[in-house]
Amino acid sequence: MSLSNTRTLMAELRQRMGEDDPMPSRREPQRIPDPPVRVYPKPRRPSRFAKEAAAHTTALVGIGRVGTRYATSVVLQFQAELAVAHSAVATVLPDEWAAENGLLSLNSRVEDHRQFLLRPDLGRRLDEDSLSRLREQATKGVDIQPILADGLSAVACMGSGVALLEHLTAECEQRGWTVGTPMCARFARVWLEDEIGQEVGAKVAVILLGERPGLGTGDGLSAYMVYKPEVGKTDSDRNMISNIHQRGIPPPEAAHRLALMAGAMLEQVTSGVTLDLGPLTTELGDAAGTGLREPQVREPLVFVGEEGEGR
Ligand code: B12
Repeated sequence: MSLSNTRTLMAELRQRMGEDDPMPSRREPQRIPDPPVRVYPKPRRPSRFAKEAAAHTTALVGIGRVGTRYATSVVLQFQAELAVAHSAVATVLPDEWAAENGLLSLNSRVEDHRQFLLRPDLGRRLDEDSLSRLREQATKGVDIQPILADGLSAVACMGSGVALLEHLTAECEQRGWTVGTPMCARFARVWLEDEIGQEVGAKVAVILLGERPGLGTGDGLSAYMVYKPEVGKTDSDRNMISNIHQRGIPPPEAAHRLALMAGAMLEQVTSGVTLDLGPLTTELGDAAGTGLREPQVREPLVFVGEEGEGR
């Protein structure tokens, strides 16, 4: 049966049922309006509070937003800083760097950088040659054994490592403590201080090493300190200070705080969670400065047109 037949039959049927309602006529499709040229709202200016807070830190606060998103300039800066962090982690401490800086050169059991990232356990023990070098050349029975190391940022180690080591040595010597042979360990993790400290018979060991880079800080050092170091100590036996770099805790300030902490360890013959830092609250607080930090400037790595443009 042809389609026109069906239509006729349907029309007759409708008529017989008392309803002569023709098929609805075809409607013109609705016109969809053109999209607006600018579909995002105007950027909102950060509040006065956010502006003030952002002036005192390099952290990503008070960065404003465009609708629900970051501004383009913020995204680009974020990506650039991430690249800096990646490259800081990827940097390898040159073999000869320790010797060139007058430091006893030590190596963990790690053989290359990839293995360093994949096998933290190997970064916690010395290789055979280093162990012999340490036994032959390092002064034994010292009060404090500082160890400079690459950790997760050789950039930080090469940047302010020597300065921190020297300031710390001076702070300790001023207090009449004996300080161990200056040394630098390559492919090192925090716990390497246990074996080194045990070998030299130090009362306190402190490892100064590159911390995991964050945004805007590929050059931060951390210091992890332990009383009566020996293989088998855990992180609950340690105390630490992070964020040591020019825009965070500058090396002289950090050295002062570390010496205060070492003093508490020597006095209380313990470290970590059993160490009472209460009596030092004021001194540590004063050393750190309890007020607002000096204004901080986040180094712009990417420029997008004029100020405010491209946001
Ligand atoms: C990565 C990291 C961690 C990771 C460590 C995982 C790993 N296997 O690497 C995890 C998520 C487990 C962690 C946990 C904790 N962390 Co954490 N952590 C960090 C971070 C981001 C980087 C550390 C780093 O670069 N280390 C250097 C590399 C070379 O060390 P590593 O040998 O590879 O790894 C060892 C250290 O990272 C150590 N570690 C990590 N955190 C802490 C904290 C303390 C107090 C100690 C003694 C050791 C320690 O644990 C790892 C294994 O031994 C820092 C921030 C910073 N920018 O430094 C915070 C930081 C060090 N952590 C901190 C804290 C408070 C803790 C916790 C106590 C949190 C909690 N309440 O549970 C725990 C303690 C863990 C422990 N080991 O006992 C604080 C320490 C503050 C202070 N001055 O005491 C920091 C500075 C963050 C902060 N700003 O608050 N952490």
